[in-house]
Amino acid sequence: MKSRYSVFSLIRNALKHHQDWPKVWRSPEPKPAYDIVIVGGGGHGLATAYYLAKLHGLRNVAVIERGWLGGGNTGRNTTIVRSNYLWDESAALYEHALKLWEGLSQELNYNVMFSQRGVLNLAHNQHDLRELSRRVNANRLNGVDSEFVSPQQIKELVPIMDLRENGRYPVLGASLQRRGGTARHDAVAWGYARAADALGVDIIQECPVNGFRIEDGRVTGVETGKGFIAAGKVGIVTAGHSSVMANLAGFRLPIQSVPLQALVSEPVKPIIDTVVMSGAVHAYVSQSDKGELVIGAGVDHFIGYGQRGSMPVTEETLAAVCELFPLFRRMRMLRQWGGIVDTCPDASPIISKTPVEGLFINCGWGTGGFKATPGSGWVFAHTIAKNEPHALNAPFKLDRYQSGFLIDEHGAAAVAH
Ligand code: FAD
Ligand code: PYC
Repeated sequence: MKSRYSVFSLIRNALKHHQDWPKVWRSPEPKPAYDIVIVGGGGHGLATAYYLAKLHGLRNVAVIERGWLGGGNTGRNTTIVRSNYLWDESAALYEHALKLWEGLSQELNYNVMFSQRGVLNLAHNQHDLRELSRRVNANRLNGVDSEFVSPQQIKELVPIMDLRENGRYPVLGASLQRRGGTARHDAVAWGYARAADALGVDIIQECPVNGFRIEDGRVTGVETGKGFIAAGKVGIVTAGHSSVMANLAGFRLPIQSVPLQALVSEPVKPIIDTVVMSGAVHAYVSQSDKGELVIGAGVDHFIGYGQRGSMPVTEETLAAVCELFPLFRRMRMLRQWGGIVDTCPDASPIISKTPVEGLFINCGWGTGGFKATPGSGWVFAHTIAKNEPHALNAPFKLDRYQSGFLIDEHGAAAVAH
């Protein structure tokens, strides 16, 4: 009976062309003033607004997005989630995020399809082996699940990988984080948006922030495509355009913005049920629930704002993927796209106050911020609400580039930049 009802419901809704469906969040006109304005409606911005409302009781909040929710890197990434970072500071931050992922669908009452299918990071040479074993040991000391697996164990996990010793990219071992995996990226944006909206947060799309009003060194609001909006505090979370925003506010960031690209293949039957990453050959693969291979590349070799990704990088990546998985040589690619990633010199993010009073910034996640989404929003909400960073993000202040307390995560970033 239940399934017949579902079929009729499906047909009825298909014929109605989505008419009269309830809106998942409101689309209000902006109010003249808010206590807090968050600039950027990606996962990090929406999560920040949600935790401001949920955990800090701050509900007079707006998220201002110039395009549509999740239209930036949130909807462009390859959805890999893990917490196997080298240094104590990063391990604590990313592990906090991973723990939030583990309860996120329940927290938001929205299925973010978090799938803990495990993440393998391959070692192709002696240097990789040493770097990965160092990181596995550091992870375990920090209570992050991580283990080292042999080629034999990899063969059991991923039978279709070419593990011959004379292969183009010999595989000498890998780190494995079993609690790592993937999630549905749009659902993360939509889930946070719906939950934040339900708590009273105004979500305003198609509204670019074009400037900041600053009086006596303090931010008093934002100039937008829909006019001036006053704000007691402002949080900038505009991955890919962080330097542009900082420039508008009159300070500088140590960031370079580069295109990063990904591709999906035609769908096939289930053939790989874990995530495989290779930092050395700049390629990583997982299989989506639709059956497509989700393939990612390294960054382009030049700075730019084109959301495409260049052909030589596509070629290099696909060549490497075909070496590692000879079976994929006959597959066709369906789509390719890019996003702009803001990279910091130490491959770690900035979650910080700024030189402007009341103005906060969360940026520089480079190629790896999707995995941090819940944790990033959680600590950024704390920082804005309390005017002070939480212990988890205190090491990620902007002034570390003056003090020299850098947190070098180039190895763990795993995607070269
Ligand atoms: P975004 O989703 O980009 O949100 C920022 C928002 O700000 C955008 O919606 C944008 O429109 C808006 N905005 C910009 N300027 C303005 C303005 N002036 N006014 C108003 N709004 C503005 N990370 C992982 O952990 N795992 C991965 O597997 C992974 N794969 C990746 C693959 C690719 C191809 C790319 C490009 C990135 C990948 N990343 C990955 C990185 C990850 O996607 C980002 O770090 C993360 O999504 C950043 O989230 P966000 O919410 O800060 O940014
Ligand atoms: O940070 O795990 C990661 C990642 C995978 C692909 C791009 N970034």
